[in-house]
Amino acid sequence: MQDAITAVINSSDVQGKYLDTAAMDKLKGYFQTGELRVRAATSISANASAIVKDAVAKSLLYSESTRPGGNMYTTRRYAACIRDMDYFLRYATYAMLAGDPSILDERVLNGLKETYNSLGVPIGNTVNSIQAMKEVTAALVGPDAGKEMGVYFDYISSGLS
Ligand SMILES: CCC1=C(C)/C(=C/C2=NC(=C\c3[nH]c(/C=C4\NC(=O)[C@H](C)[C@H]4CC)c(C)c3CCC(=O)O)/C(CCC(=O)O)=C2C)NC1=O
Repeated sequence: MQDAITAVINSSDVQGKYLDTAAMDKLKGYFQTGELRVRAATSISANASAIVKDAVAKSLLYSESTRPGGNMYTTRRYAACIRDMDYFLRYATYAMLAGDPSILDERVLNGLKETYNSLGVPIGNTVNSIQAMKEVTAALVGPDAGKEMGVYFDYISSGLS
């Protein structure tokens, strides 16, 4: 796992240089938004189950997933879907705190598309549910933090597509 600080330091180290102005500006931007990130993460963790529930109502209820024979039909599969959404929300929050998406590649996306395809989990509906969480989260944390979280929800969505 990498974060905004190690990313900048690693790329300077590869060139054997101190941080240049562009690298310093990247760090400054990250430090200046530190308070915003921590506040957003606090409010997301306090409201995680409500975020998932609202996103399900917005995107999956009455979709082909919840119909008889659909991929979320039966309590076990419905619960597996809710659990997956909670994973996406929690890991997107970690990535937003780190200011870097690498944790998503390593712990969420690695092999996920193949797993979903082999189990018949519909990718389109999954992406819709992630996009719904993006909207619900932005409404909760406000536009600036919402935009930052949006980067990582979009990262998961495109990693699945
Ligand atoms: C922390 C990283 C991590 C992720 C991301 C993860 C996902 C994950 N989701 C799974 C299943 C599943 N995922 C879903 C999800 C859905 N079905 C739908 O129609 C909806 C669109 C969608 C919810 C948004 C369902 C229904 C299953 C169970 C499928 C089955 O067993 O038939 C499975 C197969 C094993 C299991 O059932 O637990 C994995 C590995 N596991 C992990 O450890």
